Amino acid sequence: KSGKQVYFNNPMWPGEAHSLKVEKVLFQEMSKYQEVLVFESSAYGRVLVLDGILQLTEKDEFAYQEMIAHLPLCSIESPKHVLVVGGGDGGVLREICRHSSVELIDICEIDQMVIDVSKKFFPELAIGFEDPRVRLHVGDAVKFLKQAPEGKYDAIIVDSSDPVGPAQELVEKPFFKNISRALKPGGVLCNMAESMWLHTHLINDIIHICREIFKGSVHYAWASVPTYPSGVIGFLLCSTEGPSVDFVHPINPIEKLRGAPEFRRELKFYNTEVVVYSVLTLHTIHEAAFALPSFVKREVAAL
Ligand code: AAT
Repeated sequence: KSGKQVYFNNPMWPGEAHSLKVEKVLFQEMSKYQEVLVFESSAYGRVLVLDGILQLTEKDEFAYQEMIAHLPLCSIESPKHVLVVGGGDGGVLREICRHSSVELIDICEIDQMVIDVSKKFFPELAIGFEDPRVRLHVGDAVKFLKQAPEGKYDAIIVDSSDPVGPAQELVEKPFFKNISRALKPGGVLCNMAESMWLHTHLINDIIHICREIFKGSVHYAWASVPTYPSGVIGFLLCSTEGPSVDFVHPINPIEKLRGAPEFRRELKFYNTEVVVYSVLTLHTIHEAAFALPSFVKREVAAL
């Protein structure tokens, strides 16, 4: 719609664009905050795009949603209160709901249109909203976190869009301060943290801010998601002062939930348990996510 020039001018990834063949546009409207577009692609199923930026596709959404939810939740003993920032499609809720220890899931999404569109076009994700533990707050997460009670959450998951448009303030220091205030001692944050190929400056800035604020630990992890720019996406994991959290060696393996009703849907990407066959040991996606390429390691270590 916007023409080739605009595609190559996105400030988040200037000079490059990834294209998917559109079979049919299913929805296209301006909300109060952004342009919301849903189309049927020929290779990746249905696709959700906000302000020209791809947010998810049916074919690979599980990699992102499973990782951003289970990396933090499997790192702590028995998560009870969880907050999701953004995530209006419901996919992250669907994943959090697998954890039977969880009693309450607050979600603060700014755009009602994203929620409505997801319920209509992405029922496999929006199913997350149906769990009785979910409490939906439609509004700006910056304001929500300013008012959140101190020490309420075991985990906060920031599933927000890139820092252009309504998510601008979600990478700034006051926002992270409010997150750490809203977490319990030893509580964890998992923040969508862009691509190590494209955004090392932005990642460094966020890590720098978080190292100052989160007195527990700060770690960077990543996963392959083919339709995100450069094909990977990162996650910043932080914990507040208190009981120490070893993100790399999770203490709450997801596999222990096998057989629980929440586990009816098989996980498609994430795993925590090392599997040993007679001659072969299969290591885990959780641990592997923290192994960084040398150039990233050097930059992160330099902070
Ligand atoms: N799970 C899909 C992936 C997303 S969706 C990000 C959501 O964050 C959007 O629904 C958007 O409306 C919401 N959002 C943006 N700003 C705010 C805000 N200030 N408060 C609350 N919600 C907000 C992310 C995909 C990552 C793409 C990586 N390139």
